[in-house]
Amino acid sequence: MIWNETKECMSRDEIHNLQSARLKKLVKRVYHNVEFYRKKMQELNLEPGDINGIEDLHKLPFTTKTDLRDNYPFGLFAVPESQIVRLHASSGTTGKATVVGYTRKDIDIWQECVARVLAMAGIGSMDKIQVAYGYGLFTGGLGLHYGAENLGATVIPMSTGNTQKLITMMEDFQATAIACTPSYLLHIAETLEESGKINKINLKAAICGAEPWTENMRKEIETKLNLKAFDIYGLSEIIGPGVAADCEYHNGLHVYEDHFLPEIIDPNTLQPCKEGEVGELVITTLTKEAMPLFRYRTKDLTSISYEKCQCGRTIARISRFKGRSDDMLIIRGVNVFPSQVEAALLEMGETRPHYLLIVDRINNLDILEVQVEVEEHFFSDEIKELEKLTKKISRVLQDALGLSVKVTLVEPKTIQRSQGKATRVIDRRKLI
Ligand code: DLL
Repeated sequence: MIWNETKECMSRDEIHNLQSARLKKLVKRVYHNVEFYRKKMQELNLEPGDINGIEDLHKLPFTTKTDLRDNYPFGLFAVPESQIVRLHASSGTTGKATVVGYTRKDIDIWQECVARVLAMAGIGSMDKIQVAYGYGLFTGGLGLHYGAENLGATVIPMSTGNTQKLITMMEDFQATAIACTPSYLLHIAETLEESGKINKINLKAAICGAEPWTENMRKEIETKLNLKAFDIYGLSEIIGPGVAADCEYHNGLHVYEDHFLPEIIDPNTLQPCKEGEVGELVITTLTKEAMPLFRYRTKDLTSISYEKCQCGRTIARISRFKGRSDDMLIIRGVNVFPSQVEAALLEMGETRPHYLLIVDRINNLDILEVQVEVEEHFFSDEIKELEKLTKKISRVLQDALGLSVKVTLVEPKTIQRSQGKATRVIDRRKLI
């Protein structure tokens, strides 16, 4: 079954008309229900009646992650709390998470978008899909889970963390599809090779995303596991996975434009980019009830094409992501801002404000090492003191980032000083 094929293949005029009608309704609702946006619009002398269609989109204010943080936790909700049925959260830039809420209808739309992605990858009700994204506040696990159930497929809710068990079940249950980060899938492939089980599995499709990956990496996954690998994109602020995904032609990711209105802007001038030009992806949610966002600056760099795809879909396509315009790192699918590390260390008060994040990829698993300068006496005192402090910092950072971290304490002045902007990150991962 192809989900909602009519919407994915409408003419460009029909898409524009639908988007315009939805945008007009959205602006009215948001103006009356979200104080933050009402104030922003008033500052711009904008009234809901000034937005008559997507041609007026540029008049609306942008929204940033900082706005979400400033309105933590529920300040941007457009419905009473009684209508919220789920909360998710992702890393904020310093300590505080960004929170998103969903009404029943938001969850239904999310499930439908993910079901469309899976259908596009050839997955149907006869398939058994292992969902190996993290379950919990991260949107990956539950997003893929409900989307696959919505499609009628059988879900095996593996989550992350136990590769051996995942492989055993993959073999025993004869799973036909898997959803996880691309780097984790390469790690699974290598573990399967080492254990001689690579020929015993029956996977035909993989739905990978949540982190940047290259076309070469996609091909390597396909060759190693003898399956078709697809790219899925999304972010919790907008809905989670299922904002866009690629089809069998892998010629860009189709954006579900009936729900998410994309723009590409120059991150410096904030002016629109031409079709095909790389810039920052900005998304307006057209149908979100609980937490609709105007012109959310994703910081993800890509380009857009409105040309009809070989597959017949007429919805816009965005190119594979070229990186981000901020310093956010994605480590094993977890978003990490260097400023979170700094905030956590400063709060402890036992370290100097000099630290370095070193990210590496070993056996296809991302490792984060944090080097921190501590006072000299820790090195002359008993070794136990140093070990104790290392453990304490590891715990604090793990709590702050939601990720295990290798902590290395170093003597004062070990970390190179810079004359200008301090280098806080060395990323040794090479995307193949
Ligand atoms: O990563 C949602 C997701 C889960 C997407 C599972 C796909 C699969 P966040 O934790 O909020 O949400 O992180 C969003 O991850 O702004 C991008 O920088 C990055 N990202 C997500 N998908 C891709 C992708 C989920 N396919 C941030 N390619 C986004 C490159 C991606 N980067």
